[in-house]
Amino acid sequence: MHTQSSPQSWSSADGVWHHLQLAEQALGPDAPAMADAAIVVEQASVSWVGARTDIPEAYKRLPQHDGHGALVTPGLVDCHTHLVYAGQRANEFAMRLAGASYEEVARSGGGIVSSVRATRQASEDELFESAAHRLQDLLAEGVCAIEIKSGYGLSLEHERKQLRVARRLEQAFGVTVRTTFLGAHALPPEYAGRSDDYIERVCQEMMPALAQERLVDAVDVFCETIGFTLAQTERVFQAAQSLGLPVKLHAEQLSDMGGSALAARYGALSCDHIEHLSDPGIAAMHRAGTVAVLLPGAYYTLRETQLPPIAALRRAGVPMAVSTDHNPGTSPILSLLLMINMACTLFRLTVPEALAGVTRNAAQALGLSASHGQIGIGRPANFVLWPLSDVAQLAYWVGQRPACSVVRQGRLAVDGMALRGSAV
Ligand code: DI6
Ligand code: FE
Repeated sequence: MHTQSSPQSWSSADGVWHHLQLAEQALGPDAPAMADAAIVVEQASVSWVGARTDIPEAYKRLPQHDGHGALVTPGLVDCHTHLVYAGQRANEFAMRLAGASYEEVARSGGGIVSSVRATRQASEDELFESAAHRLQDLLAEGVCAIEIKSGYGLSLEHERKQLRVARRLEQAFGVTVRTTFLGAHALPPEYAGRSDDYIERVCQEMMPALAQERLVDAVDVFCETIGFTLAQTERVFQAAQSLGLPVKLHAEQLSDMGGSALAARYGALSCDHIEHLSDPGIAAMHRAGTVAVLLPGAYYTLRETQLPPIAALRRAGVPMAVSTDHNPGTSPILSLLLMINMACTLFRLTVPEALAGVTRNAAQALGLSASHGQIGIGRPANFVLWPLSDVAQLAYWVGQRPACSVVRQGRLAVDGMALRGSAV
C-alpha cells in the first residue's frame, strides 16, 4: 500500500477513456447513469464526456484507454481530516473500553493534548513521513481532494509545521489539499485556566501570521464543553472574517451548544459532526447554504448513541457530506469507503446520498464545487474506475478494497484495474 511512485512518474491520462459505465450523479446532481460512456482528457482536463458512439471524429486520433466496462465515479473528496500528527492513542481506546468517557480521558491529560505533546516533539520531516503513509491509504481508494486540519500544534511554530506538511503532501502526491487552521482545537497546557488569552493568541498572532504565509484555506474551531465556548468561537470567526478566510465548525458533537447557528451566521462552508443539532440550527444552515458533514467513524469509535438528525436535514434540503474525520483519538480510520458503508448502515443514508456525500457535497464543504465532486467539461480530470457493476457495491462491501484505478489531476495515479484485469 505504501509503495506508490511520485507524480512525475505517473503516466498522463490524456486521451479517450472508453468502455466506461458512468455512475448516476457523476455529471451532476440529477444526471442518470450512462452505459458505454467515454471521457476525453486533454492536458489533464476533461474536454468531452458522453456516449462512446457520439465521440467526435477528431478525438479518435488521441491515445485510447480501455476501461473494460468499469464503473466510473468522480474522484472522491475527504472533506474533514486531522491527518498530520505524531504518535497514536490506542491506550485511550482501551481506557474507554474499560469504562472511561471521551471527556474523562480528555480531562485526565489524555485526549487531544497527548497528541499535541507528540506532535510538538516531532520534526516536520517525521510528520510528513507518517502522514504520507496514511494519505496513501486514502488515495488508493480514489480520494482526489482532501482537507487537512492543524490543531495538534497549538502554537505558531507547531501549527505552522503541521500546515507546511499539508502543503508538502499536496506537492508530493499531486492531490488537491485544502488546509484548515484549527488553532482553537484544545487549550494548550501552558494556557491552563486562561482560555480567553489563548483565543487572543490564536486571533492576533497565529492566524494572521499563518494566513500571510498562505498556509490557511479555512478556519475551524472545536466548539464544545471540552473545547471552546460560543463566544470564543465567534471571536475566532471574526478574526477569520477580517482576513477574508472562510470558516467551518466542529459543532454539536457531544452537546447542543448552538454552534451551528452561529457558524451559519458567518456563512460557514460546513458544520461537522452535528449529532446534537437542533431544528433552529438546521434552518440556519439551510439559509446559509452550509453543508452538514457527517462523521460516522467518530460516532462509531466513541460508541455514540445520539444519531445526527438525518431525516430533518434531508427534509430541509441541507446538503450532506460524509468524511473520515481521520484523527488519532476518535476516528483512527483510513477508509472513505468504510465511511460510505457506515453512513448508510448507521445513519441510514441512501446509496445516492452517500455517494453525493463523498463527491459533490464534500467538494462544496471545501469550497471546491467548481473543480471537484463531479465530472464535467473544463474540470480537472479526477475520476475513479471501479471493478464493480453498480454503485451500491461501494457501500455494500465491508473491509474489501476494490482494486480501483484513479485518474487524479490528469494522471493515472493508481492502476489497480490493470493489475486485476477487467471489470466483474
Ligand atoms: N473532534 C474530533 O472528532 C477530533 N477533534 C475534534 O474536535 C478529535 C481529535 C482527537 O481526539 O485527537
Ligand atoms: Fe474532527
